[in-house]
Formats: sequence, C-alpha cells, structure tokens
Amino acid sequence: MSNFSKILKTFLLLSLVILISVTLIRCNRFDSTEIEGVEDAVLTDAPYLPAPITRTHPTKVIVNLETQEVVKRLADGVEYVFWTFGGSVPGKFIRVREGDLIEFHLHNDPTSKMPHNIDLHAVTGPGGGAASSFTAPGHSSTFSFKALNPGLFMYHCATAPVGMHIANGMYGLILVEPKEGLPKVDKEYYIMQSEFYTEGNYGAPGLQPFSQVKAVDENPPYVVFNGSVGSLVGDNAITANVGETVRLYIGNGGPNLVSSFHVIGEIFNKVYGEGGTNVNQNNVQTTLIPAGGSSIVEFKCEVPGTFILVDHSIFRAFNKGALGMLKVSGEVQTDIYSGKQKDEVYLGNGNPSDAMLKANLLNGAPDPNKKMSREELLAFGKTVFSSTCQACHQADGKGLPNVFPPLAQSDYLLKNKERAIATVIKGLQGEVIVNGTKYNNVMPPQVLDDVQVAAVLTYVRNSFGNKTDIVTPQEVAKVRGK
Ligand code: HEC
Ligand SMILES: [Cu+2]
Repeated sequence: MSNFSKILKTFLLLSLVILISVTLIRCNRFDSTEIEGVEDAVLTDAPYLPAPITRTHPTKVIVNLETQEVVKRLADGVEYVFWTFGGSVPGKFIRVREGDLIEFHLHNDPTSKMPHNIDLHAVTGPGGGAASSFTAPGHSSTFSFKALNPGLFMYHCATAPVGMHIANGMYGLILVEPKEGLPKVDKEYYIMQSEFYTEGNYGAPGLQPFSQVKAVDENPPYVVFNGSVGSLVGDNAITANVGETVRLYIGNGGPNLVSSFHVIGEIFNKVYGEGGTNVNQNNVQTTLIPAGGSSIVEFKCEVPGTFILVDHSIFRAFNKGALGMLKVSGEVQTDIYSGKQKDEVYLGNGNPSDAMLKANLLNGAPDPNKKMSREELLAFGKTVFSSTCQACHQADGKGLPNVFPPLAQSDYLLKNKERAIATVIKGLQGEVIVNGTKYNNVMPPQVLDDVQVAAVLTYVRNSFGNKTDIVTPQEVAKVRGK
C-alpha cells in the first residue's frame, strides 16, 4: 500500500469515529425525542417554583391538579370565595421540559358548586385542553398533550361564564423549559397579577360577592399580586442577597387589565418578552404583560434594601393592592448607592408665584382681597398651623427644648408684630433669645401667601395662652415689601 493511501485511510477512519461520537453525545444530551420514564410533577404555590429540570431527555409527566372553591382573605378584614387550581390563587406552578408528554388529571373537589376545566396556553390542541378536561364536581378528567413549544404559559379555567371563572381566581403558570434548559440563576420566584371585582369598594369589610357590573366595566376595586393585598409584603416579601441574580416568572391572569410591571430601584438586565424563549431586551425599566400572558425578567441585586414591585399604572399599586416587596440583604455598597449624604436648609426665594396663590384659592383658601373677621382668621390659621408649623413647634405650641423655641407665651412672638411676620416669610437663623433661653437653629422661610401668614400669626398670637390683636394680610404684604 502506498504511503498516500495509508494516510487517506487513517484520515477517513478518524473522521468516522469523530462523527459517530459527536452524534452520540448530541443525542444523549438534548436531541433525544424518545420519551423515557415516568414522573409525578412537583407542583408549588406562589411565590415558589419547582426546582429547575436537570433531565436531558423528555419524559412522561403526570400532573394531578384539583379545582377547589375556598373562602380566603383578599385583604385585611375582606374575604372572598375564590375558585382555585389547587386551593390558592394563583394556581400551582407546573414545570416541565420541552418534548415532555404530560398526562393531565384534573380533579374537581366534590364540594365544588361549579364544573371546571383547564385551558393551558402550552397545549397545541383545540381549546388548549378545555373540552377534554371539562369536569363536574366529584369527577376527574384525564387528557394528554405533548409540550412542543418551550416558554412560560398561563393556564386558566375556560368554563362558561369564562370571565367569571377567571375573575374568581382560576389561573396559574406552566413553564415549559427549553430542552437546553435556562441559564442558572440564584433565586427564582413566581408572581401573578390579577384583578378582583367585589361588590364593595376597596377595603369594604366582610365576605364580598363578585360584581358582574364592575367586571364588565373593567373597573376592579382590587388589583393584586398572588391573590391578595399584601401577599408579598413585610414578612411575605421575596428575598435575595447582594450579588445574587433573581429571575421572576410573572403572569397576568387579568381578566381585563394589562400590567406595566416594574421593580422600583432595579433594572431588568434581561427580559424574555411575553414569556417567550428569547431574551429580546436588556436593561428594561418596565415590562408590559398582557392579560393572559407572561414575562420573565432577570436582574442582579447589586445593593441591599427593600425594592417595591408594582404595576406602574400606579394607583393600582398604592390604592388597589398591586404592590409587593423584594428584600435584598447584604453589605451596603456606597460606591453604587450612597444613601442620604446630607440634609440641609434650602432657602429658595420664599415668595409664592401669583399662579400658586390662585391655585391656593382654588383649593379653598380665603380670598386675600376680602376682609376677614378675627374668627375667620383664627379658624383658617388653625389649619395652616397644623399643616405647616406644628411639626416643629408642636401641637401645644411649646416647641422642643434646645431645638424649636416655644410660641406659647413667647416674648419674641408677641412683642413685635413686624418681626414675627418677617420670621415666617423670610425664615430665621442664628442666635435668638426666647423668654430668656437661647436658641441657635434654622427656621426655613415658610412658603405661604399673605392670607395664610396673617391667619397663622393671628392664630399663634391668640392661642396657647397668648392673647393680642390680629394680623391682617395687608400688614403681611407691607413686610413683604409689596
Ligand atoms: C422646620 C421647623 C420649623 C417650622 C416648620 C416652623 N418653624 Fe418657627 N422656628 C423654628 C426654629 C428652629 C426657630 C428658631 C430659629 C433660630 O434658632 O434662629 C423658629 C422660630 C420661630 C419664631 C421666633 C421664636 C419664637 O419662638 O417666638 C416664630 C415666631 C416662629 N418660629 C413661628 C413659626 C410659625 C408661625 C410657623 C408656621 C407658619 C413656623 N414657625 C414654622 C423652626 C420651625
Ligand atoms: Cu372554573
């Protein structure tokens, strides 16, 4: 045999060996489409997820989920009859792998009043499984589907009236992990936003019935995360440590509203938009989650503190319940975030604009051109005092030792009217002696119009044991130099 053909033979043999081993390795890792084995799905309640999948092949996954109608807390002092997948809202988190064959058993608790079913957005098939899973109370239905498409999918009840079944809490998330898995992160949490349409307004106590009228109007008294007001607040907050990466699997059960999901003080380093498998954005402030949709966001926790989760349709957060917390513990990182470094007095120019004075009038302040009686000045002055001066000089006008001088029986206040007016409109700093006691502090100029100054000075000069004449807006204007 010639040298050349020897080399060629060795080369061909080697190539064959490499080809075969590469094929074998690939098959073993991800490309095996053969279903191997059976396992029972681990299901979890929010905000927790089952552990990431380490399998490198598809399997048959048995899911057992029970629909239950339960009375639970919606807010402090407020209860609601929730219809649930697994006893809480949102429903159990289901985690499977691309290519898995899911054998789904839907059980309807015998005490249920309603039939229920399930439409999983991860299903390729009519109704997402709805018709095949229609289950009367005290029955079980079984159907199977292949998880062809990876992604984060919502599931919900689709029994008529569909809106009402969803509005009462029948939704959850199923994650179909891509066959190559998801990048490892330190913390994973499950959050689902939704609305509740109660007969009573937000906070109205007692067991609240469902309001069809409000649901059709898309005007919910409650917009919440994980089924109730405060589900992720205080001791229920989700947690992480400085340096850790957090991944949130967020769903929006609706039934009506779109969520503008935002974490105050964090930036989403990665967003898997609409719960798909691609990171389609980096460095996002607020991600939009459609009703019946989802999103996956990831961010690194660089600094410690409490980070507030909100629907940035912000009245929902502060007035309807869509507010949660992430508590990050660890060392303060002053190079990234300093915290408050200073608080000092800022004097500004102290004179409210004409437009501002007009706005004050609109907000119910007296007209500066109208002559006010002593009684009117006193009454209005009391409200100005409690909103403006009381924080420092105290409700009883006695001030605080060494810091805030007293207004009660203050010789400084009572002796010289012009000086008292000037103190309020221009502020006061440096040494001042009140009733023989030295104070050396700063009172910033008070941004008040002439009527407010006249009224508050009339009030303090005739309260706390003080008694003297009134102060008029004209006198204030004179000191202001108008
Ligand atoms: C932020 C705190 C603060 C607020 C608000 C404040 N003051 Fe003062 N006030 C002070 C301090 C401090 C002094 C003493 C300043 C100094 O040491 O030079 C003072 C001094 C005074 C004095 C002179 C001393 C005395 O006790 O008679 C008067 C009068 C007075 N304030 C009235 C008012 C009135 C009226 C208001 C509301 C319109 C008001 N202050 C709001 C902090 C405040
Ligand atoms: Cu239902």
